[in-house]
Amino acid sequence: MQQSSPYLYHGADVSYFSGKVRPAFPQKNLWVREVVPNIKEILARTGVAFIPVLMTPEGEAWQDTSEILDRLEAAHPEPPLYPRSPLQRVVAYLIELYGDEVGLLPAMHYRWSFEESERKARVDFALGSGNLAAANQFADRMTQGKNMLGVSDATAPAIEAHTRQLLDALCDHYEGHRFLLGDSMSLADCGLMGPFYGHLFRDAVPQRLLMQTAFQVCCWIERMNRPPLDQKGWLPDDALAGTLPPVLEVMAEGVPMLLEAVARIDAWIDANPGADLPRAIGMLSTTFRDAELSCMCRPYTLFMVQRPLAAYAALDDVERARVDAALTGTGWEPLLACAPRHRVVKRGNVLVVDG
Ligand SMILES: N[C@@H](CCC(=O)N[C@@H](CS)C(=O)NCC(=O)O)C(=O)O
Repeated sequence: MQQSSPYLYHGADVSYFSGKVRPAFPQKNLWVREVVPNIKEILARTGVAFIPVLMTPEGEAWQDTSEILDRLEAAHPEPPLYPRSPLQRVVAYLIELYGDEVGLLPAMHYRWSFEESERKARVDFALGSGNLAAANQFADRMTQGKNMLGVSDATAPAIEAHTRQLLDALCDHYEGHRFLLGDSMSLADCGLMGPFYGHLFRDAVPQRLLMQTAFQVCCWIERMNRPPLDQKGWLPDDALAGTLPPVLEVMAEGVPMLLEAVARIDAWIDANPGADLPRAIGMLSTTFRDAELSCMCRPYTLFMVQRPLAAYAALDDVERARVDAALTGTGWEPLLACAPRHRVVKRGNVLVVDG
C-alpha cells in the first residue's frame, strides 16, 4: 500500500512496549515518524493513557501492541511477520505471550531493583519531553509498583537465574540463526523485544550483563531495529531450530503464573457476572522457579493467553499432533491444554467479557 503521509508513532526508547512494535516499521518498509508521546492527544483519541500508540495516515489511532501488529500485518502483509504454518505460528504467539507477560519480571527487576539503573531510567523518562518533574513522578509510581508485578527481594534470585539461563539459551540460538524462527523476523522476535530493548538493553545494570555475557543477543537487538534486507525466510517445512526448544523451556518458567492468572480471572468473572472488568483483580500467588511469587492479577493476561490458544484451536487433528510432539518437554503443554471458561475482547480500547 502506497503511503501519502507517514504513520506517527507515539513511543519512546525507554518504554517496554514501544520496543515491540518499532522493528515492524523498517521490516515492512513503512514511512513512520516516531514522536514524543502526547498523552493529552493519546487520551483524547484512545480513551486510555498508554504508549505506544500508532496514528495512521488515514486518521485512526491504534492502541495496544498486539492489535497494532495485527493491523499492520493486515494492511501491509508483505513481508509477513505472522507465520501461517501451524508450529511456527503457535510458537510465535507463545513467545509474544512470554514477552508481554513474563518478561516484565526481568525487565522491572533490572530497572527498579538497582539504584544505578533507576537513576538512568529517571533521566531517560525525561528525554523526549525535558520535563524532569513529570518524569520523576512517573518513575516514583513505577518504583512503588514493582512489588505488584512480582519483583521483590524474595524473587530476585529466581528472576536473575531465569534471565541468565534465557540469555545463554538465546546466545546458543543466535549463534546459528539471525532470528527466532530462522532467517527472517517474526512476531516472536517483536514480542521478545518488549523486555529486551527498552529495559534489558538500555538500562544501566542489565546492559552490562548483556554486553559482557550475551553479545549474540545484543547483535539480535540491533538487527531487529535495523533489519537486514537479505532475509531468507523462516526455516522450511514449519521446522523449529534445534536451539529453540531450550529457549522455550526457560520461557515456560512463567507458565504456572499464567495458568494461575487464568484461573483467578475465570473465578472473578464467575463471581461478578456482568460487572465491568477492572485493570487488576487483586493479588495472585504462584511459584517462579524455586521462589514464591505474588503479583497483581490483570485480566489483560487472559487476552494475551487467548492468542496462542486461538492459533492452536484453529489447527486440525494432524497439525495439532505435530505441534504437541514438537513442544513436548518444553513446559508449554499445560498452557496449550488450558481451556479458559471465559473470553475477553477489546471494545474501544477497554477489555470486556465476551462470554
Ligand atoms: N498492553 C499494552 C501495554 C502498554 C503499556 O503498559 N505501556 C506502558 C509503557 S511501556 C505505559 O504506557 N504505562 C503507563 C502507565 O502504566 O500508566 C500494549 O501492548 O500496548
